[in-house]
Amino acid sequence: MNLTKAQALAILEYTLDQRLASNRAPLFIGAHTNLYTDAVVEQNTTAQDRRDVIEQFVAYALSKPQVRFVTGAGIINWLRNPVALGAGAGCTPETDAQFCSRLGKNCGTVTGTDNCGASRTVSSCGTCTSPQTCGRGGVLNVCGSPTNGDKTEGGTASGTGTACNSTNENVTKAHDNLMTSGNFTKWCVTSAPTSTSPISTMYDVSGTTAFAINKYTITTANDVAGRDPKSWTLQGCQGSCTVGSSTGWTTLDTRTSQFAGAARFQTNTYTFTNGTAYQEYRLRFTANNGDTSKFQLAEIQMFVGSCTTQKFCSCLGKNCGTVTANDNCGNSRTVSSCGTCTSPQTCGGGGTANVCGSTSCTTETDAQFCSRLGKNCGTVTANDNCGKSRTVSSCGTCTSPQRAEVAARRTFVAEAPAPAVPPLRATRSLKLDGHLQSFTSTFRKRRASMVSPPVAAPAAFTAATSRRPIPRGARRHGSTCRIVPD
Ligand SMILES: [Ca+2]
Ligand SMILES: [Ca+2]
Repeated sequence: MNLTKAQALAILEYTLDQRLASNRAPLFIGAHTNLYTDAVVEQNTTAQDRRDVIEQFVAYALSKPQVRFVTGAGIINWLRNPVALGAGAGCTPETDAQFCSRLGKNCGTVTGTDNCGASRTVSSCGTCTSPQTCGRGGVLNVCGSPTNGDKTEGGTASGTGTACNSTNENVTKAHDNLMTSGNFTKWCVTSAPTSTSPISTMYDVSGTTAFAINKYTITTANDVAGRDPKSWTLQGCQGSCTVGSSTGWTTLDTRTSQFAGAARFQTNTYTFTNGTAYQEYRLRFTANNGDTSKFQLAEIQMFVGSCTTQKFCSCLGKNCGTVTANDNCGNSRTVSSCGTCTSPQTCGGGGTANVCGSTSCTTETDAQFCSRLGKNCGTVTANDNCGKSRTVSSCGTCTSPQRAEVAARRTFVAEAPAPAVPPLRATRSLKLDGHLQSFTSTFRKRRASMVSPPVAAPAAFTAATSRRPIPRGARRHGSTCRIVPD
């Protein structure tokens, strides 16, 4: 058949595996013995290769405790009285509890191979006690809680597009904390996102819970780098938005050209400035890294990351009255006064709760604006008497020979005398020339002696250095959450 040694062995092993995973009927093996002599010449194997295949397959089969080799007569006897290889053959199947325990699982549905080699699915290996949930600690079918401060917990995930697999690769898999090569799930969609047909996922942290997210991570999936996300925006909403509509969302962060040449299960961290606590967050992807048919990622996590240097009130954008909200650690806090307002402004008077403002403020004219600021020429931008930003294109023009302040400064700089540069002394100059000639000569000789082409970095080295591992401590940010002062 002109198979290679590896191909022939793989076919035999796969056939046995399939038999063991299904009805475990006897697997008949027959061989034309003449093919294992040196008299037969094959294109891709020697006779010794072909003998090795048989020997290695026998060793593989016998590594399975449930496999027995019998003669043709033994098969016929068995066919007359077929009995499953189990209790009668020295193997007592373990209980479901023993099965779960041996596999180290304590929650959810688990499929695996039992102690007798039979495939088994246990519908529930256990339930978790709140606040732990199944797999949330990052290990599949093990109760746990996220330990890194991830806020996408206890809420609801939704997404657009069609999942590649509605059970195993739906949008909830983007927020389940499973994202390593050993324990991963992914969200996969059967189309490629574009700016006109984006693919989005929304996480609603549920109820009235809200967090001022200012840091998030995205982790690539297990295969096909072209499906990795490339460009997106992160948006927030107070609870009235939906994943498929752009109405009501506030864009908080925009990224382009990400994950080019990324490793599998690569986690990138993104930070941005945000002091507003939102209940809903949406990632709206507008491009992947080139695959034309699918989009996927393993995980998205969100954090309240860098608010520790700001005070509670300013972090929330409030400057008056009593404020109750979650602090940067996610705990509820009430501050009795975030400040007082100066007349005519009142707390909330401008329409925003706990922010000084006024709707009764009489707006000054441009002339009053310029006059109050003491400006009489050029373009001026500043807050007006009602606290709103204003730009007046001309606060006046000047009468010659007066010039606007800026023009005057420019003239002054241009007319300043150039600093004097002392000439080099002749002896110092000659000495420098001598060093330069010596250096140049040495360099030319060395260059002439270099005959080997540059050595490229080994592929393994390039792959390793392109992985860009997560900085030590970055994923532990939330575990070192600090309470900041009011
Ligand atoms: Ca999560
Ligand atoms: Ca996941």
